[in-house]
Amino acid sequence: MHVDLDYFFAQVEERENPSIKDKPVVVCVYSARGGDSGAVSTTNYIARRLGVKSGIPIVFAKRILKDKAAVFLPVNHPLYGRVSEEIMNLLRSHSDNFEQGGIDEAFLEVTKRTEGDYEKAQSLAQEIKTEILEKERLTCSIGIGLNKLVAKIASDYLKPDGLTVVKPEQLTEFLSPLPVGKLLGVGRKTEERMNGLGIEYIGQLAVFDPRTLTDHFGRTLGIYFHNAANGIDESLVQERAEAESLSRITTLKENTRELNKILEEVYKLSEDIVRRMKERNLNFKSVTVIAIMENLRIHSRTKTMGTSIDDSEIVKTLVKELFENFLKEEPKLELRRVGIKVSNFAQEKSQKPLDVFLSKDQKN
Ligand code: DCP
Ligand code: CA
Ligand code: CA
Repeated sequence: MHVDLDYFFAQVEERENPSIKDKPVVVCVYSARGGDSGAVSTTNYIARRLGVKSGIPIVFAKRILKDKAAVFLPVNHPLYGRVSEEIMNLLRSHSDNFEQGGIDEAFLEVTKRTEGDYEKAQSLAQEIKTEILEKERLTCSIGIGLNKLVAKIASDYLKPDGLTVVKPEQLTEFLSPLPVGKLLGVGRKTEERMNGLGIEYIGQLAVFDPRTLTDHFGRTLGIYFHNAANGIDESLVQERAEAESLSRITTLKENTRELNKILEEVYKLSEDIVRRMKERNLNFKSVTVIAIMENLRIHSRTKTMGTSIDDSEIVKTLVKELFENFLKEEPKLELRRVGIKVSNFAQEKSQKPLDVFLSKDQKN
């Protein structure tokens, strides 16, 4: 089962202040530049029907919603985080196995408690929807299928307040007519490339020659696309480790392509991150730089080292190299926001197992 809250941030805002419910509601990430600089985080369905969606600049949204009595609100992450936690606990209690997939979504393994019966799973989903509505006054959409891939596509199928059950015998009929972009991992660019091969719908991808697919997308992706289009996904529902990465993003004072101006900001972020990692006694092997361009497209480049990193000078060297290469590869647009992420965590060397620690300590 995959559960996804409807227009999450905006719905929480409506709950906090029901008087805005019948107006377009736009939740905004205002940037540090002030004014209406920034992007739309999410909107309620009234605003969506008027064409205002996640990711567009706030100024565009204001233009579209002029004279529509729209409500613009800044994101309130602490609030959404608290609501999310409550809901995740509720969902976890209804699962055999649980995996949070994002702030407003989760996978629930329910095979045991429903004895693999889709009717029972449907009743359980209905119960969960009612409980979230009564306890949290929020609606969600739920998809049920034989694996995570199908459940996730199903939860997105009917929104808001949807419940879609895809029984194994309905799998082909359900997936075939959907555009390939509905598959996880098929973004806009990949979708265009597939369209170029004459593949528009999942049904076409499912029967497309796998050899030709791997020739175009490489072996790993080619096989993944072939399997996904056929509804095959063997990944387990499992709770993830606490933190897998730590990141920081900042808005540049002005759009730029100048390496020095970019590095000045990212070096500050790097020092902050290394300090936080040290506080937690963790080091890491991968450094990723993030660039959000003037057109709001997001790019990232990662470098992974063979050994653990815990030194901000090494991070800075990697960051410089990654941005230098990135600027060569993306020779036109200016950067608007920049960030850094460290991942591939490992426990710091000084945190040896207790026996090693003790024997060493006694010798010195
Ligand atoms: N979000 C964001 N920026 C994006 C996409 C999402 O800040 N580009 C935030 C706001 C969303 C939340 O994440 O409320 C969950 O994202 P979803 O993709 O699930 O979108 P919504 O819950 O807003 O809408 P839907 O009803 O389509 O699920
Ligand atoms: Ca959602
Ligand atoms: Ca979501």
